[in-house]
Amino acid sequence: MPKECRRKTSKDFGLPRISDGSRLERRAAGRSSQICDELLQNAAQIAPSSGAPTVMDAPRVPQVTITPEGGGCSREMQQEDWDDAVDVTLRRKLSNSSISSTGSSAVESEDDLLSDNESKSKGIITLEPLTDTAESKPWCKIKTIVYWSFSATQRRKLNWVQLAGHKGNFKAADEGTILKKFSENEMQCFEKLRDDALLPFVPGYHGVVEKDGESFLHMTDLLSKFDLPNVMDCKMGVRTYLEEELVRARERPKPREDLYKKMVEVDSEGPTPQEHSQRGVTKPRYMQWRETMSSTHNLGFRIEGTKKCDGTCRTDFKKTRSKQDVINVFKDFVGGDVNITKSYLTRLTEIRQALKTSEFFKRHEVIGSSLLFIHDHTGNAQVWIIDFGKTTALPEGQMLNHDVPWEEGNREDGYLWGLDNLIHTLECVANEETGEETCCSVTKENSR
Ligand code: I3P
Repeated sequence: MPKECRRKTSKDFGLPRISDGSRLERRAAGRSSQICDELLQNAAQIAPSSGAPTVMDAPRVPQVTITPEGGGCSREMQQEDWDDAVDVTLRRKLSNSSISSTGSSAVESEDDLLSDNESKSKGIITLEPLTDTAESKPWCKIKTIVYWSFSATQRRKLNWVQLAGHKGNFKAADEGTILKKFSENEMQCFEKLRDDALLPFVPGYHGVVEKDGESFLHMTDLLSKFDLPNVMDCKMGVRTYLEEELVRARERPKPREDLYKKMVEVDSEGPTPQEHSQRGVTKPRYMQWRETMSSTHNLGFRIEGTKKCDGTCRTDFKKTRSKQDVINVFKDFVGGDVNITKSYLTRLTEIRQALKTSEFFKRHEVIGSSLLFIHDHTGNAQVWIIDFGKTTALPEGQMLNHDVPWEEGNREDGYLWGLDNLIHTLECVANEETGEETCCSVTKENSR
């Protein structure tokens, strides 16, 4: 998911950031398999399941500089980390923050739940210890920490999850809602979405509120009605930066050391010799590198992070690129539950239909927006469209197809192409679970 409106810094391109939220009802727990089957058939008509989704070729991306292959990802959590984490005992605000920009559930206080020690990349769960026992154990080592031995009611209150995006953007609010740092761009999107076909699929928006001298978007907490939710954030589209950012970077290149370091952390061979010597990469260059390392470029979406009901969080998907790798992550995420998978497919199909008719969608370049998957053990499974911080209105009269290749100047984002690939990915997961071997090879041109 996804990023946020957040503090403006010189590293920004003067663009608003993302946000998230939630809204509307969660679907009734568990759907009948019959309904699922019918809807799946509908889905099949829209997104052909017997073969590759009707997709465009993997897009050619105008490069700022050469984008090498390679990459790496964050480390897996070690048992010792887990033990330490649990030891720390999250009695106080057991907020579990982390990975994408999603929002979810309130905690017992109105403190800033994300005022943790995380200072580097997002996607690392950080928790506030009861006492200052951070000791020498850096928080960045603790990737997975959620202490679930609470009553159902208590657990519900401890769901707060941020799977991606800039930290510090969320605050707890009244039960069932959250506050997300104000973004003019995102606010305008929510206002326009009030009358749009996408309304049932975006977080509930309750206006702008002031708190502690800051402005926030007041939104429905998407996780509030789940019990020990599993959450996944998928950032949609073939491009994660605005054309405007590309132009600015060309006109006034600003190599950034933080992005250079993030790149090197994943792949020491990532930077070009020049980038190595200046210890900096420009934002679009970094974003393009992220896109080609992950599945953004070849599938039109990428997994940003997952948080499972057992508390484990992962954001080490920077090199999850091939379709099979993505399928494997989804399989693990749904835990082999075919009904959950089918519910997700149903919801994605509904979203696809709504996108096809949405006036908002036609007239916006949708960049950095995510689909947020949430399910729990009751069978409740939902998908929400979140993060509109970089979703930008087109000039009057201009419209996008969202499923044709991007060429600089056409502002296409590949959102629908990515959605078709995502639907097909889940069909592969569902079919495999039922023993029907179909998938993968049919989209091999996309999984290169
Ligand atoms: C970040 C990610 C964000 C982007 C952020 C990147 O990389 O691409 O989407 O924020 O730029 O650093 P990563 O996922 O590897 O951490 P925006 O989408 O808001 O541009 P930033 O460092 O300028 O915030």
